[in-house]
Amino acid sequence: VANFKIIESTLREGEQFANAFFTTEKKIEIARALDDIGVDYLELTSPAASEQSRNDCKVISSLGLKAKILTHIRCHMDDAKLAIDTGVDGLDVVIGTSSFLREFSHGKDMEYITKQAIEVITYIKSKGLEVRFSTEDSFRSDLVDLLSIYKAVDKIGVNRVGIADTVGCANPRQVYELVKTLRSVVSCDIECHFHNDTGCAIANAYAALEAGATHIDTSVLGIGERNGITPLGGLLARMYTGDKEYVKNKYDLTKIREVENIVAESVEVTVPFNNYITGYCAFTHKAGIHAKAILNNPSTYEILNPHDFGMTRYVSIGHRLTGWNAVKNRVEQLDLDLTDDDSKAVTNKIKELADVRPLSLDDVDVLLRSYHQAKADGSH
Ligand code: HCA
Ligand code: CU
Repeated sequence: VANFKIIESTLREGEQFANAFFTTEKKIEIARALDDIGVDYLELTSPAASEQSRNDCKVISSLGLKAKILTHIRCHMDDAKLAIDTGVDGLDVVIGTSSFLREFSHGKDMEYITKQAIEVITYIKSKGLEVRFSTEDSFRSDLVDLLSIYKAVDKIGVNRVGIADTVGCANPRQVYELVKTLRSVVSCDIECHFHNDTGCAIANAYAALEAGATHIDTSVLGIGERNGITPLGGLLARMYTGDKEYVKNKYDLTKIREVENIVAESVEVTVPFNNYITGYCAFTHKAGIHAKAILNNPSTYEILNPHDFGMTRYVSIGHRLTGWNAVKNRVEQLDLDLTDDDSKAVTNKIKELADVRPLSLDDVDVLLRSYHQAKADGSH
């Protein structure tokens, strides 16, 4: 899958994360950091949400970023009018179509929803803005209802239609099937939005792209409502694995870490230890067998090249699973004068000590240096 576009929603969906509170200055910092990565779009909180939200749409639209600026609104003329005056490049319009939302949220029927959608989309287009129409909770909506409303808005020239797994219930096979069906019904672009309640958000995004979707919503570290959506870094890791050159050329992958750090600090979380790409152990190799192969050729046990992401590989040696090849590599790094037999002897010593307690790299180095020293003393 190549040629996908990222709609980065940290400044919209991400604002729905429990801990999120972004000042205007913070939003600008995040927007610039995302723009440096090269994401295609930035989606901002609706100007109808609050006065500051409205002002922030104006401010971020006027920064002159490479990314196109979108704001996210309800399928409502009042919201559309408010949004158009902010200077954004496009509007992401959403309405709930599942029976749950129709019954318990807005209480409108499909005929009414379709009519309203056409009115809002026609208005936005008449103002020269890009417009996407999406249905909330698409996977629990009636398929016939869905396809007929998407068909209707495609016919009047909407730029994209969107599918949203609002509750995180979809699996990759369901996503593939729905997007494939939709692909055969509309000719416009298809955007997808996946919540991560059951851990499928990246896989679902990938399945959507395989089925013909063109745009994926992400947020930094996946922050959003509840446990969030498809994370930017994880999606990029997934896409890199499919087409390394395309992804490397289009996005500056070395900047992912920076924006994650900015966002993590701002929302008062730490980057998860097992995070894609930037988790503290994401490029740490431990078992002796792995370490030996990695030292010969990193691709043996690495699908992501850490250097492409501005990260470094680490081979951990101070533990009972260590192997002498990795220890020997450390000997070379420290430029010590030890034979292979010496490295093997030190390895056995490390294993013996590490059965009692974990060793730091410093502990290992002290051990190696003492062997080196003992030899040097012995040779006099
Ligand atoms: C919500 C809205 C949304 C919208 C997605 C979209 C969702 O917070 O309920 O515009 O496509 O998950 O449905 O984020
Ligand atoms: Cu959402």
